[in-house]
Amino acid sequence: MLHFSRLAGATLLAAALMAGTASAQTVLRSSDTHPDGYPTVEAVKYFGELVKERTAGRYSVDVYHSAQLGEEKDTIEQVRSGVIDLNRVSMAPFNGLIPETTVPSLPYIFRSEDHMHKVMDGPVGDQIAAAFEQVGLVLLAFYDGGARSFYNSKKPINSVADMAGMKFRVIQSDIFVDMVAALGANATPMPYGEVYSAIETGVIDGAENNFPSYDTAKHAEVAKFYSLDEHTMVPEAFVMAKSSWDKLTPEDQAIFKAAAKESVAKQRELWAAKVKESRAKVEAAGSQITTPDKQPFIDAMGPVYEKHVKDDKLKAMVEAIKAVQ
Ligand code: GTR
Repeated sequence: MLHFSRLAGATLLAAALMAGTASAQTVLRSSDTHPDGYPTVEAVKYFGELVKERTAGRYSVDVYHSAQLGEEKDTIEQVRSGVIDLNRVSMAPFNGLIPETTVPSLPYIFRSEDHMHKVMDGPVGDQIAAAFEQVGLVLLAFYDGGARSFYNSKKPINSVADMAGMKFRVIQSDIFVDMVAALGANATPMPYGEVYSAIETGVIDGAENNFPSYDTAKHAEVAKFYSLDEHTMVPEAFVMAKSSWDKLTPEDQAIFKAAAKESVAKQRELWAAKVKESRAKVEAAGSQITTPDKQPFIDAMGPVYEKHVKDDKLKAMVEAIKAVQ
């Protein structure tokens, strides 16, 4: 009797599991180094809401913010191997992996935010997006990452000469290492999460980033001198593991693409507001912002272009970007 009811129970359980599978909910994990509330985190959450709504709950997204899943370089490996489904990272750490990402990471390649938007929304952006497939990823969206500038704990930087001998943490990309060398300073690539204490303990003099990162990572607390040299405007990448993407039906893929596109508009809005908010906040807390003449910084970048824009494909991309009005 007992035996029989166990069997019946097991059958019922199996039936329930099968029914469960039919309406199963797949929760996709997404990584971000930034804290909750940061524009990229909020944009991916918004993407997740749209996806959930439009797939009637079959798919949803959990955003693991604040580097809960690891530092960017590690999470790039995780999403490439399908350990996580989604990732929002800067494009710069991809430079060594995907040659096409070199171009939008180059110093002073974009004349303005508007120019950057036009390029990334156009054919060059499509070419860069397609290149992510080479490393097992599907590029869902480019988000704004604003302009990156140098900041440090020692002194205001008003000219290239002021950079001499200073030690800056840079994002993990050779372009950034060479850019800092071309300005007469020393670069130390290191994970984002280690920067605060490296500045605090004097291992480095400073780092380089946009206002929202400088503010939310609290680097402003330990590096008061922010120099608006705006050397790069590297877009952020929101990517999906190709292995996760391939499990979607073509209809669901279309839903994901459309939701990602809509999240871009949302992110740009949030970004513009956050830049203003963060700048005001760090200024109120005592950061000293200087605005050096950018031309000498631009003029010093020749060696960086010579070294990193070698083959014809990348040269053509640089020319195509320059031609975008
Ligand atoms: C931020 C970017 C992050 C991360 C960070 C860094 O601007 O949004 O994804 O790359 O810079 O410097 O490591």
